[in-house]
Amino acid sequence: SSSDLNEVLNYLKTNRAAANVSYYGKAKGKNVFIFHLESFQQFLINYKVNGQEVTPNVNKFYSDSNTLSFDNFFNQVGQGKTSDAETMLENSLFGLPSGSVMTSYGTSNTFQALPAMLDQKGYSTAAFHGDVGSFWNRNNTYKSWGYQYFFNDDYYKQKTNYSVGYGLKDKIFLKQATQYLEQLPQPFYAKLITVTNHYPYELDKENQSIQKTTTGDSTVDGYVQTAHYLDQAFGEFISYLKKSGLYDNSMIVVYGDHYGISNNHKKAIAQLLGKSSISSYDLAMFQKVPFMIHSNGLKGGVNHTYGGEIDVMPTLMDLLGLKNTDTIQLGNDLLSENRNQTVAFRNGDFVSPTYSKIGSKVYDSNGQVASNLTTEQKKSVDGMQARTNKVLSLSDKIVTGDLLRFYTPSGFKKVDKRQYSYKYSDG
Ligand code: GP9
Ligand code: MN
Repeated sequence: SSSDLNEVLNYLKTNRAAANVSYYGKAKGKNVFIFHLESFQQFLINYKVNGQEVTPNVNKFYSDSNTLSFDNFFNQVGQGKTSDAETMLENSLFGLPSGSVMTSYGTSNTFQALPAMLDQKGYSTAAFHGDVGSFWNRNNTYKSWGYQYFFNDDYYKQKTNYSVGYGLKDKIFLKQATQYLEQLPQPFYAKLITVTNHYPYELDKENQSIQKTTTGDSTVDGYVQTAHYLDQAFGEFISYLKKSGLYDNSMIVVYGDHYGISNNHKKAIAQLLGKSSISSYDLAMFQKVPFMIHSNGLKGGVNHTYGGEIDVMPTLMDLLGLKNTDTIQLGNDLLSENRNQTVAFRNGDFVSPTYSKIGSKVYDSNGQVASNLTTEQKKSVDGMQARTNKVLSLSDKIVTGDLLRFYTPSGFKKVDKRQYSYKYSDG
């Protein structure tokens, strides 16, 4: 309703962080790559098994002097897993308390997604994925989001040993994706969704080139092996970008969508992290995923701000110099100097650099249960909880009420999804 929309607009009026002038527009006009590292957690960065780096290529990218890396970046997904990550990254809206925005609302709702915004600025927009187009309702949702092309599994040569689990093995997928990539008029926005590092972490013998971990938990121990394979695929793709010249005129964004090892594996997690036991706070910290932005000329380094997937779109828009002061987005630019660092999880928990609330307990920044809070400290915790509840409920109102149909940011044209058709998966 229009009063719900007003509530959203009022909230944004006072909660939108201003862009950082030293980064605004620094990647203007560049090609954009969104490289999705399936189920890839932050702890893998610089992690070793028997002295061997699990993800040497990602590690190198992480510490490149032109890469901005975030080490307190959290996945915020709910049941919608990958689809929640995609929804947050490209719309700055949360997933739902249950189910998936893309599945339930991707076809019917009005969106003001990043691909559509770039499409309207003269970019080509394409998504690449080695699974069937209908998974998570991508074939419909991507039209609502402004993707001109969706190169799903129908576009790639298939053979029996080419796939494992949900789709094409990453190396084969990425190699084949380049033929379409090369035909995209520049500048382009290209999202590549990998899939091999997905539960249950299966991989054929030939592609296993690192030892499994030895926690004895069979659902956990294969994780480093598929992560290692994904890392090699990533490395090959980066080499291709360098050879083709795309590396230099692109902004390359790399992120992990959600955990690979669920909270049900506490004992194994403790062993992987070399701890004697794992608290709820540790498990919350275990929800960190990589978020990195590489662009020549960007001042790199590791940034410690607390943020998450909801913050990606405003961050990228500012770097691209796209006006977003009147867009409906619930996150804030990670590079902004005065941003609120409360990170909301979909279940209403939150983490921040000071206090975190997980389950029924409040923790301090050392991971200790906070007791004897002063009135002032209590107020600050309550404020963070209120903010968390507010952003989640506003997001749900926007999605379930299809509120974006009542509002169009300046300079944006409502997406007409009939202008998009994806050859093989329009069914
Ligand atoms: C399937 C893939 C997996 O196409 O994206 O999704 P997930 O199970 O990680 O949500
Ligand atoms: Mn996923």
